[in-house]
Amino acid sequence: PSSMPFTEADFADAWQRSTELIPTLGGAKVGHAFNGIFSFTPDGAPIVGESRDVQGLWVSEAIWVTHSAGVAKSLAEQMITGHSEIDMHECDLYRFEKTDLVPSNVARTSAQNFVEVYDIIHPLQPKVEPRPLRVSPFYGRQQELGAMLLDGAGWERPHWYESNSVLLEQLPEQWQAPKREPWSAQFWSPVSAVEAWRTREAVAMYDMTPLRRLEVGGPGALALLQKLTTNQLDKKVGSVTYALMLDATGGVRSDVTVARVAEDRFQVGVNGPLDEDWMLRHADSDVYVRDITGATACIGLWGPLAREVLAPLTSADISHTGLKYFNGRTIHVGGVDVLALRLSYVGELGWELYTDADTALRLWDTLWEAGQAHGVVAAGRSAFNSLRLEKGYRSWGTDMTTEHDPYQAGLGFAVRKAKGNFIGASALQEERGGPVLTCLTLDDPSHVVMGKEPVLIDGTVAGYVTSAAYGYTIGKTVAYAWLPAGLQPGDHVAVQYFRDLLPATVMAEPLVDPDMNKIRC
Ligand code: THG
Repeated sequence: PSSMPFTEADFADAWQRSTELIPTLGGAKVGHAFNGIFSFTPDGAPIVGESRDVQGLWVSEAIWVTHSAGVAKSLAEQMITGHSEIDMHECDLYRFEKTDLVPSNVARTSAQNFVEVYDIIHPLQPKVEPRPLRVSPFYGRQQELGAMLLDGAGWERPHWYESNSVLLEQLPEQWQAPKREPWSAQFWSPVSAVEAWRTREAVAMYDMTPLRRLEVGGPGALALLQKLTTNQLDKKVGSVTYALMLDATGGVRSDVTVARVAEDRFQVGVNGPLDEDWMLRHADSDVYVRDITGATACIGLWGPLAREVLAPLTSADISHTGLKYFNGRTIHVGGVDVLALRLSYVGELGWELYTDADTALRLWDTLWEAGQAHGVVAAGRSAFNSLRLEKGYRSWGTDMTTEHDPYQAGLGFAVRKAKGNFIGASALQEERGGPVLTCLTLDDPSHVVMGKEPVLIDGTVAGYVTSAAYGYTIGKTVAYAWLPAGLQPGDHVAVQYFRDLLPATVMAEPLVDPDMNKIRC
């Protein structure tokens, strides 16, 4: 039940005090009253969607009064047309991690959500319990290095490493970050500047283990992935392809990397549980889809000196031509089997190095030791997010969702219309128009915003920031925002941060290495 009979006695005292505080209330009468029961989910949002197992069984649970009209509209749209006008991934029935669904975790998290429901919570504020739930094989090393750990999808994820603070003395002036006001200074450290600097100018190790990956295999694997994605995947074994998954209306459901590791087997880097759900809904019996995230681990080894670190550790040819950009291959490093994918979300030379969970610590230690001579640092998500924004790499769910088509999101390059016959293809014949994802920088280097702020043009709200971070390489805050089409580099806008209007400028993107000289070398 979501409502129980009204109990006057529970209400009387609060009502009495309310009328003292706001005397005009005294003349009002309560017209309709009931005892509402709050439903709490692991993330506070409703649970809406059609069962994957029982066709026609729709779930619509944990709907608060404040959600009710919107959820009803969206649910009706989904039932009738298969598509919600407003993106609903944060309410999806299948969004949860396995650990979210363990009853004792549900109870603990929900009890805490009840306490905090009306609090203003910092976007990075971590859960207190239950933690730690998911840790990578490098967790011990991370603790030794003083990792500042925050939780994400149940994982412990280093945001920066306190041990790098000794390098602050060596940090060149132009890489130093301005002091922050108290709100944006929370869960942030100037040490992130050191990690960004070393990534751009030397080499860094990023724990990419929490990046969700699926193995898609079997005789029907290629056909399934071809149907679900926008890019051409029928390429040779060893190829890696960046592609989008669209819904039937051409909205962006996800962006993925697809590595063809064998004729009938692919490793797909995805964004969350919904991608697996989408694949399972479309998979015939000649395909299997398996989440291999917890069974494997990943280190992003990135920076201009990444090859100096890795080359002496392997007999494989990892030169620019030996293992090309957006290609992958199994190599041996320090006695361990490694799948090396040559790509980088931070926009530097290097590889994502995958290995089984049991051999991962040895891989970390081997790279760490070899990296010492080249100034390697362990680097965290704070630097990571800054570097990827400077490079213009979008983060699905934040920067774009099903509300946007690929062209609006600046991702038209990942669509091969000629491939034909993938989900969403016919809808792309006509582009949607509407707002476009626009790169901004804040004019005053000491200003920082955090995402979700309104953006004003000529004093009127025209859109909102998706993600933002201080860009250490460029010495300014980078903010991506949905804004009306037609803005030109150099145009002036303002970002509202609490009560302040911060001047910002539209920029040509990406801000760093637009010619790919750092990556393709
Ligand atoms: N690594 C892997 N899989 C992933 C991510 C990742 N899947 C989810 C998410 N992250 C996908 N996002 C991106 C975004 C950009 C790039 C890779 C993954 C990227 N883009 C090149 C560019 O735009 O210049 C693509 C160039 C090309 O298509 O040739 O590298 O981090 N494994």
